[in-house]
Formats: sequence, C-alpha cells, structure tokens
Amino acid sequence: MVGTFRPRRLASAALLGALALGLAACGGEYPNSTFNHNTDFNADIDALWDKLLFWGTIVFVGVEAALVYTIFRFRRRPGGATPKQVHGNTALEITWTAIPAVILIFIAIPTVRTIFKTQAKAAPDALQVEVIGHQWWWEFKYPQLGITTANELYLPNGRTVNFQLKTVDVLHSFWIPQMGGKRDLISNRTNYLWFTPNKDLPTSAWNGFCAEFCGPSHANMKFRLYTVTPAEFDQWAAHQKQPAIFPAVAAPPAAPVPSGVAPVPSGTGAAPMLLASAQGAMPADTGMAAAAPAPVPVWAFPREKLEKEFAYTIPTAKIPVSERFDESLLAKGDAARGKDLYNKSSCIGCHAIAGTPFNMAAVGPNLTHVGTRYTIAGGLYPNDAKHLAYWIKNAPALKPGSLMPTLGKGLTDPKTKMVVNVGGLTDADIADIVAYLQALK
Ligand code: HEC
Ligand SMILES: [Cu+2]
Repeated sequence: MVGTFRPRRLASAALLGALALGLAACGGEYPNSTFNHNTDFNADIDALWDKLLFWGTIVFVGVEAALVYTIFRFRRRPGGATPKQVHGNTALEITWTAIPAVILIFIAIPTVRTIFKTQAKAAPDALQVEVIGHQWWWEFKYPQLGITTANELYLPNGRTVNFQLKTVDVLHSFWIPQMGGKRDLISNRTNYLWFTPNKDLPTSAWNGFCAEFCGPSHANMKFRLYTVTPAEFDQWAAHQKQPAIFPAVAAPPAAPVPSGVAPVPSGTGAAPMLLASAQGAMPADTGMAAAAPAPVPVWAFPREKLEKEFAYTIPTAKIPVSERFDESLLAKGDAARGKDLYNKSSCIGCHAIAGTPFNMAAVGPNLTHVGTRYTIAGGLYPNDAKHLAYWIKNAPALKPGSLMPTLGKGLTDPKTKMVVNVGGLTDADIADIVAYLQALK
C-alpha cells in the first residue's frame, strides 16, 4: 500500500546509481579522446575548450546560486503577505546584459583566432597527403613521394602534414580524434586540413573514422594512422615507393627451430616484416632486373605495439556457415600460380599493383604493398590468410554493400542475385591468390 512506497528512498537510490554511473565513465582508457595535445590542432581546440568550461562554470554557479537563493528567500510562507512586486530595474538589467557581453568577448576572441589559425594555408614545406574517400575505404597518396596506399596512413612526428581531402563518390568525413579533424570530403572540391603530430610522440597507432554517413558500410569505413619517427618514416617511404617485388626471395635456409619454440605460422601476417627484399632480391617485375638497384627493405609499424594497442578493435569476422572457406588449403597456397591467376582474373579491372603491367585500375585499394598492411577492408579485418580468403571469396558477405563483388565459384552475389560461375574462383584458386597477395611486401 501507500505506506511501503518511499519516494525519498527511491530518489536517493537513483541519485546514487547515477553518481556511480557517472564515476564509472572516469575510469579506463580513451582511445578516441580529442582532449589531448598530440597535435597543435588538438592543443588549440583543447585550450578553447578549457576557456569555455571556465566561463561556463562561472555563469552556471552564479545563475544557480541566485536561483536557489531566490527560491528559499522568497518562498511562500503560511500567512505571508504578497511580496513587493518589482517591474524593471535599470541597474540590474544593464549589469546582466553587460556581464554576458564581456564573457562573450573573452570567448569570441580566442575562438575566432583559432578558426583563422586552423583554416589558414599549411606551411609550404608540409608533407602533402591526398585523402580520397571511397565507399567504404580510404585511399592515401603522397604526391611528393609517389606513394599510393589504402586504409593505413603513416606520418612522421614533428612535421606538418597537409591533407587534401577529396571524394570519388558521396560525402565522407576524415577524422582522427586523437590528432584532429573532423573535416568533410565533398564531391567536386578539395578541402584542406593540416596538423603537426607532436615531435615527442613515441611511434604510435591511432584510430581514424569516417564521420559522415555515407551508405550501408559507413560504420565500417575506418583506418589506422601510424605516427613514427622521421627516420622510420623515411624507411617506410623508401620501401613503399618502389614497385612490387615478386617473387620475394625466400627466407634463408630454415634455421633449425630451437625445440619448444613454435615456428611463426605462415599466413598469420605475423611473419617478420624485414624480409626477403633485404637479402638482395631481384625485382623480377620491373622488367629491368639486371639494372635495378637493390630493393629497399621493408619497414612497417612494429606489430607488437599494434596488437597491444588495437587488441580491442580488431573484430572477429562473422562468416555465414554455408560459405565457409576450406581453410586447410591455405597452407598449400602457391604464390606464383596465384600471381598468374590474379592477372587472369577480374582483379586487374579494379586494383593496381605497381610494377606489374596492366595492373593500374583504381576502383579498389592499391595492392602494391598490401602484404605490409595489418588490416583490410577499411580497417575492418586483420590482414591474415584466413580473412583475405574469405574476403576474396565473398566480400559483400563480410562488408555490407561492398563494391568488391562475390568471386567464389557457385556463390550468389547479394547485389546481382546471380550465381557466380564464369570467372568464379575455387577455394584452391583463392588460396593461391592469397599466397601471392601476402608475398607483396
Ligand atoms: C569490381 C571491382 C573489384 C574487383 C573485380 C575486385 N576487387 Fe578487390 N576490392 C574492390 C573494392 C572496391 C575494395 C574495397 C572494398 C572496401 O573496403 O569496402 C576491394 C578490396 C580488396 C582487398 C582489400 C585491400 C585493402 O587494403 O583493404 C583485397 C585484398 C582485394 N580487394 C583483392 C582482390 C582480388 C584478389 C581480386 C580478384 C580475384 C579482386 N580484389 C577483385 C574492388 C574490386
Ligand atoms: Cu564515408
């Protein structure tokens, strides 16, 4: 009955619950926080935020204090007479108009200053990076270096980078919360955004996102940023700008594996990045093997660091049981046959592999050094043999709406509703192609 209902007790329990919930938000890490000084851009925004919070707090406390005082001081008392009615108080009205005006000036000046600073042209010696939005992945070009890559961006710490933001289809928005942004990619025009990663940052990895709804896989349009030392960046760039080197020279004769130490399984993507080409491979695909200089060894972001930082973002693939790939075939993948198959398949109509003739399409990501990347499909899946195989077999099943079609023989393409027969790939074919792609370091 009414006697058991205690609104006060309920209210205090609710308050306690809300407080606990609020406090819980103070724990843990914030991989996508913008409140940091990793770049000049974020430091400026953070300084503005602090000013707003400061003035906002003063206004809040002042207004609430006046309100609470008024409520108690002038509350209705039993038998009390009607209080004195006041209409207009010129001095008071001038004061409460003037104070907000002054506060607004304190906020407006730094705000406008920050807007002008961040909208100005980047320093002329900035590293130029073209960012091209695609449904649903990111293309990154370094015009000064002649590099084209996808979904994984490398930047040297301490150097200003000037992004030229473009899209080939619909609107997207480029955002790396820990670094700066977000800024839209707009059809038929170029937007600019620049920032300087703090020169003291360690070699680190960051999340990037598309922040403008762009279709069914908008939420799957992510990317990674690696901020590295200038020396590491130079190594990375020197390797990336050379054409694909295939066949990569096999690893030196297998050293006896110390007992108890498991060999690195092939196809996990965990193979050491400094490989093959470091040992003097001839660039068989350049057509001038004899004259070509020794290839630059691979340098890629240290994987150990990545796993530590990204353990929580790499999603486990959701693969329908009816379309399982025969994973036992992956160990038998023949890269040379895979290369042949690749060049005879539809792949060349959409992808590019520098250094191999007829591979110059730009519908899909550039695959020249796909083996050096840690993720595929807009940061959605780890770049390992299993995910590559499932991806090639049926990309739209792994990423809704994907513009890469279903290629597994006998499967039904969700878009065209047609069964893939002519040009379809068997699991064995795919295993070979996967071996080839993984060799493209
Ligand atoms: C009709 C065009 C088209 C064809 C044909 C095609 N692809 Fe793709 N591919 C794409 C697109 C578009 C993407 C990006 C999809 C996304 O992430 O949303 C992609 C992504 C990929 C990726 C992931 C790359 C990365 O860095 O994210 C790989 C690997 C790949 N394709 C391999 C192949 C292979 C191998 C073939 C041939 C057997 C092939 N593709 C045929 C369009 C195509
Ligand atoms: Cu997008």
